[in-house]
Amino acid sequence: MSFTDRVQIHVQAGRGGHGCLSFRREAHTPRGGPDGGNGGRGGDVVLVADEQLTDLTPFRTRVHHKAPVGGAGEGRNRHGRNGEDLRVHVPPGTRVLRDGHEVAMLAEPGEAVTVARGGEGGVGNRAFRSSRHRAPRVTIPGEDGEEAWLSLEMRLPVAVAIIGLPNAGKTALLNALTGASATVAPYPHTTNEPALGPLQDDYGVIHLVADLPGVAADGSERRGAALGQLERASVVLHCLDSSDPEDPAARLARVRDAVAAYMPDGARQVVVATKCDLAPAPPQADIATSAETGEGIAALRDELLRWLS
Ligand SMILES: Nc1nc2c(ncn2[C@@H]2O[C@H](COP(=O)(O)OP(=O)(O)OP(=O)(O)O)[C@@H](O)[C@H]2O)c(=O)[nH]1
Ligand SMILES: [Mg+2]
Repeated sequence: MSFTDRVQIHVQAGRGGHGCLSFRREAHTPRGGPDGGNGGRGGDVVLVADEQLTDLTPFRTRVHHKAPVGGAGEGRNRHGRNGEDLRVHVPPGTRVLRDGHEVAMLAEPGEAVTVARGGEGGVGNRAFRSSRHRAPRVTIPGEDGEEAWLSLEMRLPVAVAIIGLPNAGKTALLNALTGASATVAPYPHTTNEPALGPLQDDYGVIHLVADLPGVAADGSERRGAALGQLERASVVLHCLDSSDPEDPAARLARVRDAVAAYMPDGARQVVVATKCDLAPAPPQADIATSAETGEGIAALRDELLRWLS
């Protein structure tokens, strides 16, 4: 199970319809007055939280979201129709950012926010008629709609987060614990998007376990986006590779520094030694495991379920 927790989308509200330049033409009135109508408003782009959606995957292929334009004014003083608003459905828990700043948070189903306003409709020449100007040839065109690039980010209800240095065995641990089948490979940075697995307790309740990459990724937004998923975790599993020759205390400190800003208050932190089939667990470990032989996996799963219930 993998999911998309961050996407970029482009929103474009509708342009207002143009005002119309027109004069009445009727058989019995040789010189009709101005009768050009106003343009309609362009449609807004509105984001709506929809509980049917669970992640941002649909936006990977649907990047551009364009609301309809307002109708142009017409002769006989007919006004253009307003463009309909475009309602774009996003999962509850979506944060909306513009230029790196949060502009909205759609937490609950049904919440909505306008992210691009449609342009005002233009003005037809009829509106300029006055006692002095009986035949104005002036109109105002419709305004452009607002447009913007937005980032959408989503916080998942992750109960257990797995962190650690690249290649520490995070994904292998996720798979062993939950039966997920995320990609495991013998080189760092295999996992770019967080991977998820379900952990089911005796009551049938599913707790989400997430393998969060990005500890070593540089500064950047990517790292913040992945580690942001820590926010809701109640247990954090810190993987420590038993077979890595670098000083384990130094490795632990490196990861702790990297995640400090994201670590939720009150989260239970557990140091899990991985790859214990290759080397003994370092003394800093709370539990010794091997995804290869299954050592310690059932015990860790039982502990997790006890903490989560
Ligand atoms: N022998 C042995 N090898 C393991 C174990 N767990 C993981 N590995 C190996 O270690 C390498 C890295 O494992 P991953 O689970 O991909 O590590 P990761 O922390 O997810 O790595 P990135 O996603 O790249 O950061 C792979 O070659 C795995 O086969 C284990 O318990 N025993
Ligand atoms: Mg991985």
